[in-house]
Amino acid sequence: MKIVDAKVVVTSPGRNFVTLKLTTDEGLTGLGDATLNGRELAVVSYLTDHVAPLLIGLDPHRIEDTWQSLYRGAYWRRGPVTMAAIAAVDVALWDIKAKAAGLPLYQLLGGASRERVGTYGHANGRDIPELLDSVRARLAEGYPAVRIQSGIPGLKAVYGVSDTDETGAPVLHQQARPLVEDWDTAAYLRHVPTVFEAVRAEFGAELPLLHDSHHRLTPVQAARLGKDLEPYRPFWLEDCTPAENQEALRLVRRSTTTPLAVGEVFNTVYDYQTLVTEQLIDYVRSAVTHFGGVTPLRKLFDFAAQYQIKSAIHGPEDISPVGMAAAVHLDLAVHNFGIQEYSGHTPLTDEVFRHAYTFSDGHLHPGEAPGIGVELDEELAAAHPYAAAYLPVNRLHDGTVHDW
Ligand code: EZ4
Ligand code: CO
Repeated sequence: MKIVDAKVVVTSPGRNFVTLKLTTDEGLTGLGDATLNGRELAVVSYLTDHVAPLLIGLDPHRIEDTWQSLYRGAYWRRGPVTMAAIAAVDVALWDIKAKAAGLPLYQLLGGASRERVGTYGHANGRDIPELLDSVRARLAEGYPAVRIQSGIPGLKAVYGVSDTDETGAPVLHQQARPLVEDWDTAAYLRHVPTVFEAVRAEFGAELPLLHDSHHRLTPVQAARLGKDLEPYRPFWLEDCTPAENQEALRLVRRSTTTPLAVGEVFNTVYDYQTLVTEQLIDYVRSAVTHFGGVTPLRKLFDFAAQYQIKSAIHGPEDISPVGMAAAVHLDLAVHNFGIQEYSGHTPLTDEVFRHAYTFSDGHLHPGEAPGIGVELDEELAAAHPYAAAYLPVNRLHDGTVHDW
């Protein structure tokens, strides 16, 4: 079998998605997600200008060799643009291999290690009463665990909570410049424990509660927050410090028993080396889409398993259903699965990307369709062209740009 076509499809059914479609001489097709939120077109160029021409004529069954040649052969290793592009190729090749075998991808990854994949959903509110309503909505949808994010008194706009739609997803600002939001770490650190207190008072001790700090704290601030949240037994505290300094997590780890989850902006195993070998975290959070695909993410999970660290694949609305499908196959197959973030997509997005995976009673299943089980409606995709959109930036009261 040979790859005869490699096509990149950009579509915006409400938000931008980048998809690689490979076609073989036997008529099999494979899809891979290459969406990098706010930097989509850089990956499109990487794929169309530098990767697609190399794929024509290759045997699609040689997944490991293709991965290694794209990773090592480029000379310029790592980075989100490169690794999103490689991820799309990797997933498209797994899709083809599984279709050729007539099996859903999870069967090629060792088969099911569980019956279904547990998830958490997002609850957001501008204030605590609004957040409590949002938690109620997620529970009504069946979610067994909920991430809680709340507006902060004194701050006008906080990421993901100021402007959300009825599903709890941040409303996208399709504009040529990032929206500017404000930030005050002291106000945040005072407020978050009161949020947990209110949610525990309303929903009881058993509901798993998660919280995401979006990399905004110093190590000592993160340690303080971890300690302050201990009485409320969080399921985890996510991305408490900027991720590039792995050693920062040593202080946090020594200071608190609040479980820690890190990694959605990481793109190779090297970003995790200290965190995993020193057991500084409890969950690795990379997405299939941003980590170079199923091949390296599977290796990361096996590495993490030696240290009792579990998987928690990043699954926001900016991972396309193609990336989500690949994630759910891995989730079902790996032994050290922890939890899957799942926001779902709009009905229009689900029409552009018809998928075999299902969400019911708060759990995902990849389905039994051969491959990853996603079909791209290219006509509908073309009817919704790219629209520039950026993640917001945040600034302190004096105007200083703050960490994400
Ligand atoms: O900010 O996906 O855990 N989920 C998150 C997401 C990320 C966005 C970035 O594109 O932190 O909401
Ligand atoms: Co996050």
